[in-house]
Amino acid sequence: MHPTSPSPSARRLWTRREWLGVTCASLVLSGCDRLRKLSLHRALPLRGTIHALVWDGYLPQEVLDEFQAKTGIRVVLDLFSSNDQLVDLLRARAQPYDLVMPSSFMGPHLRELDLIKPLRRERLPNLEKVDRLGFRTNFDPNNNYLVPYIWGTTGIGYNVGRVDGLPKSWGDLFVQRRRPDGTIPGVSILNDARFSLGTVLLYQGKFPSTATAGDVEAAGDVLIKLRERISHFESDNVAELLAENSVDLAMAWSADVGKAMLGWPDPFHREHAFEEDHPAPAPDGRFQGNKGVRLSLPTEGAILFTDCFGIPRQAENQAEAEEFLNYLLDPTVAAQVTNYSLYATTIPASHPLVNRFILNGPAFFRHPVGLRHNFTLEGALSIDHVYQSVWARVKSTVGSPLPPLELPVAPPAANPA
Ligand code: N2P
Repeated sequence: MHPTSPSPSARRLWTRREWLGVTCASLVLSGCDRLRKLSLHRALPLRGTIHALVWDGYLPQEVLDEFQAKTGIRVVLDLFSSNDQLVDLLRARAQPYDLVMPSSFMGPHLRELDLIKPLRRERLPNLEKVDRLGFRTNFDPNNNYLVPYIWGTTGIGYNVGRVDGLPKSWGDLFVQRRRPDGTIPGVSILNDARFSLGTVLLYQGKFPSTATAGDVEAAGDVLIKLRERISHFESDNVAELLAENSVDLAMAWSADVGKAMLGWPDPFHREHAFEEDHPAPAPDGRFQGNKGVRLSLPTEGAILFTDCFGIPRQAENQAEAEEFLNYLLDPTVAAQVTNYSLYATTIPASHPLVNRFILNGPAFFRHPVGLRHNFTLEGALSIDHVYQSVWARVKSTVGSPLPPLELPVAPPAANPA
């Protein structure tokens, strides 16, 4: 977590190191002392505790506090930043999670690995508030396993004062450029094999759902060619990188660009973000908004994600987890979630309660291009091993200098004999 972030509450982020470590038991154990999971002190007697594994930046502490005050159930959050991390954590059984939040395209994979179990629909009366038709998947059309909750897309976050013109194409991110002074502007790429390679596929006119292994290999080559320019592989702190001008361009999840524009997390500050006398950041804010930052949804399209709640097979407190899930599906609570995370929820009745700057912002509900050119990663898992091996190749090459220019091979010297 950022050093200036609010004092840690009942949540933590699995760092990359921890995630890698979780695959070996010794690190899992040694990591336990770093799990700062603070109790909430409430008047209502504690009736139970659930452990939820959710994306970083989605659920505000106030929602957990209010839920505990109403029900006596404490929610302890662990945070993750990629679907692979989530699967690894579930498989390692590092913690018996009661509620998890995979992206919808992971559903078949999680079922295959027997990592999730059926929801008890009768305990989720608020399921009817979800736009179930709009977020229906082939895998789970009746939401027996997953409840869609938050959605967004990939896009280009950029700073108007630091790039030439509006980046309209992913090519503006993926093509190596030098500034007039010869320096190379840094770009940030999402640290996620499927989202990043999937986005390069769109740039190349392919679709992640039908791409072949060869297409994915070629997508990897694009990133490898770009390697001197990639300064960050980052999924969690893209907003901060953009807000603080640490990168000029970034592949980002849509609402994270909103966070960079408005500052985060501080609703009052956000109210005034676009006014001329932009106030100083609140003391508890992670970072101040940057008025130069914008989001572009490139013409080739973007990857749409829907993050869903499900109950892991290993859950020990299914009833309490379902109670919490039902609470999150209440439109008032869903609006609180959007007002904090800036991500759109799947609950239309929450919209009247969403801050107008968010509701009318570029990344959320009403972008004209928003829903027309978006593609999902469904289908990508059939060649997942290719995504993973290409990604490993990309990650191991980036950072290394470009090879010297290839010169034509000199003709062999004539035989003196
Ligand atoms: C935000 C995470 C967006 C997740 N920190 C994309 N599934």
